[in-house]
Amino acid sequence: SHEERAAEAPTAWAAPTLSVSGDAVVDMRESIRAKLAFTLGRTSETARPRDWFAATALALRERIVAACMAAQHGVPNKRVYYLSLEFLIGRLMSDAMNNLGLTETTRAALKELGVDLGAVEEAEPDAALGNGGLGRLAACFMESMASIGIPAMGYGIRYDHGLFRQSFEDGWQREAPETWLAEGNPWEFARPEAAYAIGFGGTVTMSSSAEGVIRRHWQPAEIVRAVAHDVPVLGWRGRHVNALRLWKAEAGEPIDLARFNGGDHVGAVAARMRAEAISRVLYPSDSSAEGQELRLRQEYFFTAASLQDLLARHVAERGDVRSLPDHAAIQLNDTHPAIAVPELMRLLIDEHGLSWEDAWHVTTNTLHYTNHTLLPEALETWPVELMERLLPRHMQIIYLINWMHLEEQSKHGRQDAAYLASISLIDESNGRRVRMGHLAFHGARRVNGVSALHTDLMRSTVFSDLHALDTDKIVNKTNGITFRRWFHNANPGLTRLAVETVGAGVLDDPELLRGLEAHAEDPAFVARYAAVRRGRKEALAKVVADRTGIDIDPDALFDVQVKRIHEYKRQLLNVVETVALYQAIKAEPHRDWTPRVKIFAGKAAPSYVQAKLIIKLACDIAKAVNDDPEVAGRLKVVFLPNYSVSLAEAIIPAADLSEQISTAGLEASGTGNMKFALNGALTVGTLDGANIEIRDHVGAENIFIFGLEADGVRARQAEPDYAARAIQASPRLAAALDMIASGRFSPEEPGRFRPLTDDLRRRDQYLLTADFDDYWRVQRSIDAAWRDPRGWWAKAIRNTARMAWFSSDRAMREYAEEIWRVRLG
Ligand code: T68
Repeated sequence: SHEERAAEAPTAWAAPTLSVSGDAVVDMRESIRAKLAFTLGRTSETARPRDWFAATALALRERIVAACMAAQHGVPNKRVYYLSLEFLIGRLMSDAMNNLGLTETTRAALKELGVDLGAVEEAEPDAALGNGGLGRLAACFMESMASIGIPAMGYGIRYDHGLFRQSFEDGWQREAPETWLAEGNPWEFARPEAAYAIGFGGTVTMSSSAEGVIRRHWQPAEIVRAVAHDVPVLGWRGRHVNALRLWKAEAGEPIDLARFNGGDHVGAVAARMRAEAISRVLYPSDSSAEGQELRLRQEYFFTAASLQDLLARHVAERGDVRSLPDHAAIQLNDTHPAIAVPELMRLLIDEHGLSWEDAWHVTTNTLHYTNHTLLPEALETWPVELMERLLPRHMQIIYLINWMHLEEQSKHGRQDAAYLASISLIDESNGRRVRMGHLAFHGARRVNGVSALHTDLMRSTVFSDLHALDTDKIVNKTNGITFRRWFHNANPGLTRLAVETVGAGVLDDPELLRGLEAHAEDPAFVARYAAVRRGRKEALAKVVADRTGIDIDPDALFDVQVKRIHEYKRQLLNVVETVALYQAIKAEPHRDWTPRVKIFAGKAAPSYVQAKLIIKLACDIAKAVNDDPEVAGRLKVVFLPNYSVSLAEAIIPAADLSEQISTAGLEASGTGNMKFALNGALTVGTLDGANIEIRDHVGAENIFIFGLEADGVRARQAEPDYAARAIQASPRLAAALDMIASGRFSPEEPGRFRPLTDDLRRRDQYLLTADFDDYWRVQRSIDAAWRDPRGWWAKAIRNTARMAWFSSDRAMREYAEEIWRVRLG
């Protein structure tokens, strides 16, 4: 697939200097050769693709550092700090080459060394330091901030092992550790000098000075060192470079020598193992709260290291911590770093000697919080007992913040217990637990949702009482995606077509994509647009054949649902519709069915039993359908293993149809939806998250909307027996469920999928049954639309032409202006 992408890669568009100069190629070639020999100790005869990758990355890194030094403009007036437990950055090489304008130079240099750039790119491991949308959003935001010139630093954890590798064993998901660091990371700079002590446990004592000032002293029982590793984040055209600073956990003392000498060789390193466990592995659950002690240790570890680091920088540059809000804006990506509220208070009061009032002023004018979900099971809470044991000083501070918060309301006469319970930072309803969302909300200057609908639901549901206290606090910031990665790099053929049609300015200003609209029905343009898609579909068909052994026809409609597996995302709705379609084709095999390939990919959290069963069902159905000669040429089903950023880059440009079918009100935004529409896939979706805004931009006639809206969902959930009644009313749905329940797809274990079908019949929390008939209807209208290629391509082109607003550059400009109040460099 890479050779083809290379073949259609534009040579001119990415380069600040538009030609590939011979000198630059020679410089790059010699640079790569030197890295291979002198840094890696390899000869070109023995070098593997992985070695060529490392040598090329090191050569590029040198140029990134040069760009960084050229771009230094002294101390910026204000910096943004983006704290996130996840950065799903993926591969970095093609991003770096394109943003430096060195793709063709590097390709030519490697060619002179007898090496193919595509093979080198394929040798780079994905940095999968995130689960899904939340982590990928952080990566897009970092790239956009560097591109538009926001001085910023990202802070996170340098996990030894990112998101697990997924394989299928007879259709069942298996997880294996991911080992991206096994051969080192050529992009990073280890900074052993930038290290901080992070405390856990222990006790808090009190002292009072001669003037009667009471001070608290936390004596932690355990100290872990946080050591910085910086990955440079290079912006478009190399104009700005920011850093992603990832913390690695190390022990205060590497070994207990006395124990070792006493013969206890394992016990001698036990403390070290315990410390290092903090940055060992990314927690693999998304959209649910992982209530484990190690998770809380991870959260506090990276938050505390980041705050110490940024405070030290601020004091070095400005002298006084009181001016922090003028020079720093801290964004908390979800509640994972919400412990920043009491930690910043602690640092300001206990370490820098500020009064409570001054510390609260600094804290609440520096911190900002992004919420990514309203699902109750995903809202983080920590048992008070655990917090008191692990972070005793923080628990004191949280109690005091909460007491003042509740007192303030009592003073205003709001004393009813139910109201105070709803705004309290402590949930007393099942054991005493700290509500991290409430804590982040109360400690932040601005709180944002990630799509218009989601932000409205924040105001009207989970945060309604807190919202009423300060109606300016919640603001909407609809998500975005970086077009450099998701359009220019992932789809160079379409990018070249756009450049040739509307001019190279489109690379800097995506609004120019609008100019494509004029060509939506121009046969010559349509033919080229369709040819690019065809090329990507052929390439994806090869990937599918390689990885699953299944042959798919690039002429068929590629119907794609790729994302984490979760019941609220309703992959099961798509799967059940697939069964209904299978039944319909078998009932009338001679009708002119629109040939479809249903493509799925996505990981299930290892402990998420239902999600894993949905994967197994999709795989079992795939087997039955793909082996059935009666539907051959009409329907195929594939589940691609090990979904990742780089697989997404191959899938998205090849998609004709993008499935965004979550239960309305539950998908906060979605960002995959944006990537598909930009690349010209038509969306079939519910009015959920950013789908609504996508419809508003691309036009209702260019998107396929179905199903209940968010208020309809709530109304339906209140009706008794809604699922059973919906099934009764839909013979098609009933027949599909019967077929699954009968064991038709699992003859060796007929009851295998009963947990899924029983749940749909009895509970159906996510209203699959309510939306099924409308989903079927819209899918058949899609079949009809596909049979009119001119109409279809016009819609696709209008999608590409109208998606500019979903650039993460736009999102970052909005944050800069309305939340961070920071100037662009
Ligand atoms: C996603 N959230 C939202 N969470 O589901 C999606 N959760 O709608 C939105 O577009 C995206 O965030 C960006 O705003 C997640 O991806 C997680 O991955 C996650 C991880 C750990 C704990 C909880």
